[in-house]
Amino acid sequence: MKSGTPSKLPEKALVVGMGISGRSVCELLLNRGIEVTATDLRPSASFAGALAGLKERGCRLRLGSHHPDDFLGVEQIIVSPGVPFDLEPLEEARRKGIEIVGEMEWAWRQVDVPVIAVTGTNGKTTTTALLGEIFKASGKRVFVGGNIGTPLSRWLLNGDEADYLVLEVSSFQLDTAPTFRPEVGVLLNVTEDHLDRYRDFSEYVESKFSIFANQQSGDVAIINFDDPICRNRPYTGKGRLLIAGRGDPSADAFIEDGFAIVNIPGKNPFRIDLRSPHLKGMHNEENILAAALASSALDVPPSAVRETLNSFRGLPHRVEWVRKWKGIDFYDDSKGTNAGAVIRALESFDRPVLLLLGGTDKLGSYTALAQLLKKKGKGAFVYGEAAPRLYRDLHGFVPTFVYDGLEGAFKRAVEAARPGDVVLLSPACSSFDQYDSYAQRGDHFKRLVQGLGEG
Ligand code: UMA
Repeated sequence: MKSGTPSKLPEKALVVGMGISGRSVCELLLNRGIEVTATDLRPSASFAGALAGLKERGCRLRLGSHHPDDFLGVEQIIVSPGVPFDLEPLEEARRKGIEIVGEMEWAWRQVDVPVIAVTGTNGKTTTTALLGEIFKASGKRVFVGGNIGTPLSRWLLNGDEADYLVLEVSSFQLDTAPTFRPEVGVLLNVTEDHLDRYRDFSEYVESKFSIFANQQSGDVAIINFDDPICRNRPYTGKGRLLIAGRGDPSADAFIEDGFAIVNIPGKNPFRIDLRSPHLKGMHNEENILAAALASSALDVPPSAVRETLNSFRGLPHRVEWVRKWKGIDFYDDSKGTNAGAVIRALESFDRPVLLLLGGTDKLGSYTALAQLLKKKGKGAFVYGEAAPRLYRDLHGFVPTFVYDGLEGAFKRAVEAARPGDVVLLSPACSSFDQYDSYAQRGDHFKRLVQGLGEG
């Protein structure tokens, strides 16, 4: 099977954004003998020497600001996922007919291994990691990367062998991937997120569905019909559609009496016992069904799926249990960076929850979250840049308290919690107002929890 479509390499290229995607694609371009200019809004000092190797190899660095001329003097521009697609110098280059692609698309064009790509607002990291483990359990060599952390270009640079590439793909990566065609595409759900970057929700929905846009017959599209947006937006791709639907026995994968049933026409049906998985909650059942369908579509034996589910413990910062203290359970869901993710986290608990949330506002609606907090929330402890809007939208539904940072919110939540309660960090916001990443924020929360002492 062949994945990428090789395209003519440019002689001169510009790379925009020098995070992990930009740095690894720069190396790849230099390896291919391309003349590279690299630009980033951050000044040189903030890279602490991370770009020295590229400079030594002849990469021209333009740091501290973007220079419009750099965007016009090349044949191709490669952008990092975090760079807004409508940046003015990019618009100008587009008008001049200069090709603009993302790091993932650029790397994918040079890949000759089948790709399983997973997208969705929530659950995509867990599903990607789960799929990676399932392939490994079946004895296949697999690279797991993309939005989950390791750019695809890094895999090409390392020169490792793989039978499959399992990629977590964000909408930002899809927006800059005009020819990307995964052999298997998975769409888990679409709920409001990144509205600071999209014109409106429907533009974001279309971005997610574009994972199927270039698929052909012979490719497979897996869609989670438990998600209303995924179910109601007509599927128009050319790939074979496989449906996951927890309560729908006519779906290709569903749940019955605690078992996942995978029943793809033309393949042997099989069941997986889900009565005591480490991955708990409805949202994880949806992730499991999608992963089971994707692996089964590629003829991975059911035993590999079963074996993996018995051992897979989930990922850090995703409704991760931290400890029990004086009868109170503490959970870190720092990866819950939008209201949809927080709703899913809250749905996993049947006990009162004291919720810590806040950070950089992504401008989605908190209405559904407020309704659920009315039923399940004992208190909302809000902090950071988004705190004023969170307070405004939540306080009529659940007692809501405002703090500058996580620490103040945490202290107050602990004082208010009683044995049997859950204290949950699930921020509904990105972390960038006060942290470098959601992981750093989650680690801070864990330190606060561990610092409570004996209990
Ligand atoms: N920059 C500019 N000009 C701009 C905007 C940004 O120069 O106009 C520069 C910044 O100064 C910074 C660099 O671009 O130096 C950062 O680029 P980036 O944000 O694309 O970060 P990377 O380090 O390359 O990480 C990216 C993904 N980040 C984003 O999508 C924001 C990582 O996903 C991903 O793991 C990595 O590539 C490897 O594929 C993170 C993420 O938050 C986890 N993703 C979002 C999500 O999951 O919701 C989509």
